[in-house]
Amino acid sequence: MTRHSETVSTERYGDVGVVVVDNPPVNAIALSVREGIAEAVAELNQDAAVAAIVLHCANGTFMAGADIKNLTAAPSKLTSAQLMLNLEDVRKPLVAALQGNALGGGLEFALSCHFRCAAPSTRLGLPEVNLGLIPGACGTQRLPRIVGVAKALEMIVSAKPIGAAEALKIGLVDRVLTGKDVLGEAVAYARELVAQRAVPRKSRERPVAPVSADVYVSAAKIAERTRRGETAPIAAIEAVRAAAELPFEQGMLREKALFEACRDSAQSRALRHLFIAERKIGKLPGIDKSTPIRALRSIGVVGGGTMGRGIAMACANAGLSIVLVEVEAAALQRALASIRESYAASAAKGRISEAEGQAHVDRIAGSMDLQQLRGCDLVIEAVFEDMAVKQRLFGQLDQICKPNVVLATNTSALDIDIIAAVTKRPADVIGLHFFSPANVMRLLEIVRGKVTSPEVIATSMDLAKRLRKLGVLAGNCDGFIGNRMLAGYRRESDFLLLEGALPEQVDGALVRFVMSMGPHAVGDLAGLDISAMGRKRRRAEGRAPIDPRFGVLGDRLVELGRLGQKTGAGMYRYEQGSREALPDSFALELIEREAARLGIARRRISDEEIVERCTLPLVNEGARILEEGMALRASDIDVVWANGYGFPRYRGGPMCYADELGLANVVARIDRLRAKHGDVYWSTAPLLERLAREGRHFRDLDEAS
Ligand code: 3H9
Repeated sequence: MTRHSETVSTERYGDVGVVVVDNPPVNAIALSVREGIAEAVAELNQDAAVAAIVLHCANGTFMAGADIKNLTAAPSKLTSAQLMLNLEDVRKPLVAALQGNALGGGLEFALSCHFRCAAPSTRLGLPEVNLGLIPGACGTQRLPRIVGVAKALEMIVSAKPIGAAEALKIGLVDRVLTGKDVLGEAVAYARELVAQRAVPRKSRERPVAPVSADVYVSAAKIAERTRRGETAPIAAIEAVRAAAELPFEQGMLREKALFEACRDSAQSRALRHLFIAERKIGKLPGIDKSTPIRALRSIGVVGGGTMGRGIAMACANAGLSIVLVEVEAAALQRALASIRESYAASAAKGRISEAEGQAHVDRIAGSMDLQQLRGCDLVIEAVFEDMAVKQRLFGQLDQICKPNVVLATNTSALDIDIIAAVTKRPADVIGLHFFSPANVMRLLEIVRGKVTSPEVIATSMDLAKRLRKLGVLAGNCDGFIGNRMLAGYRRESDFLLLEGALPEQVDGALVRFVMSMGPHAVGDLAGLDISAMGRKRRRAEGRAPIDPRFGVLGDRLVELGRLGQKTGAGMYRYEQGSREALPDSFALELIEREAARLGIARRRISDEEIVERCTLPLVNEGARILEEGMALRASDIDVVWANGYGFPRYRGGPMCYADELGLANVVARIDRLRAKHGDVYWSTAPLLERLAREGRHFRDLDEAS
């Protein structure tokens, strides 16, 4: 073995030279990888005893792309694009041995090799747009030359990797290996190529098959539909078009310019921030690999409503056995029937096979007897959001469940410690706040009580991973992270109506800011009675603002039986069988009447004011949450909002958005709002004020932690 850099070495197998990249965990393309490959390939190319070269990676995977944490490092002379030109010019067959993930710059390396073979489970893709980037090492120039413009656009705009079998079909790989010994099989393949006197193929010299302009138009439409407001997919389409219309060298320059513009954009910074943030959530102080994790095989779910069903399905999808308990026979039958229907619908759409659907259904046993939870390793309650109801249930669970069971509540706001206090094992009690639909939404807030044990926290974080969810640890405060912040957003979206805006205007402005839905449409979807109930509880507990404007519109609508979509009318009206929110003069009259009653003079309100009034409370409350230690990191808050509340991913979450605006600017805007609307809701969080004064960002706190 000869070492060429910290991460690259060469080995000889007779007349085949093998370049090995070893940069765990995913062989990200660091500078040492590029330098090592350059030196290794140059040496093997010169060596007369070497007839063919294989590019192979350790760690069970090919390269997963450029080093995301280092994309903005000072550019080196040895760019990936230049290195790939050199690889293509090698005079002997150069074979990429693909396995695991061949993504982004990794796939681009493979495209510049003359031949590609792959293990059956390899995932090949150019997912750069997920990071607000385009492929920047000639992927947009070589891929269309190999698989055609339409397929290249599909792969780049969707960012979805394809499997080895499909790659073989479209000519992206030349051979699918058995995968039992990837290196051995790749070396054998290289020898076959030598025996056949195979001539090195340079993909950059292949012509691009012409396509009609419609292909680009339809790719742009797909990008607009699936990645609304994102600039990278549009840039990627332009780069692919350059491959078709310009000579390779000019196309390469076009790609470089577009790549650099994307890399330096706020959108890409935000998306890269989220990529890293979503992988940081599991790093918890005081909890590490040595913290024991309890074995979870059998899960109890109490409550067969929407949440209980979704939680049961999320667990069944992960291969766990579930006992779903409902007190009433009819409710239990309804829950089980709805679960069966949901799996049947997925099978009908081809998302899962019928056999898979049946296996999931079979894992969920229904029962009306809490005693059936005796054998469960974790019990999650998803019953009515009422403290007395939950306490009664936890008292019963404490009697029934075996020792060492994790007892979880799916409450979205109630105090975990008060629930835990009715048991003799408060250290085993935790909040697992799922988001609806629980079998689809990726976010799981994991809420630690005052005495929840590290073991129970670690077990819950592990469960989130098994459920393929993003488990974010939150402290026990009213609304935890997400709903606590939502309160200010909702409040302002209501006040704006009283002050002069229309529901469709508020929703429209926020959808244009690129929230996935506006707050009033969300309210109708979730049911206005649900939020009215929450307000009633908070008022009874003395935790609601004493403000006649607060929740008044929602309360009036509920009194009138307008609960939202489920009753065909709420803030909007809905035609029979349709979910389309239609502006309703009834709601407008109600808003005007309430505004007059409260002595509020309605005025013209701009979209800018709407966005500012609704988003700045998120930042301000986020800062308080952070200061109180209810979230571990600002980036955890961003993960919550990007994955549970539809905050635009390309703005990175509210805290990243604030960093991008500049915290001094945020404080100045809050100051202006305070001058106009008073300090009840607009006092600046001390942490925000301090960071702004020091010229720092929320991200600086994360880096320091
Ligand atoms: C690009 O290539 C641009 C080029 O076109 C231009 C070149 C000039 N860099 O996700 P996991 C880390 S842009 C650095 O938990 P999994 C990750 O942070 C790139 N680090 O595992 C984590 O670290 P830690 C295009 C990376 O098995 C650890 O690896 N490529 C990178 O669930 C494990 O990650 C992509 O967009 C990276 N590129 O999934 C692919 N990738 O242990 C991005 C991962 O400290 N990566 N890490 O928390 C992925 O999609 C997934 O990580 C992958 C593995 C599917 C590979």
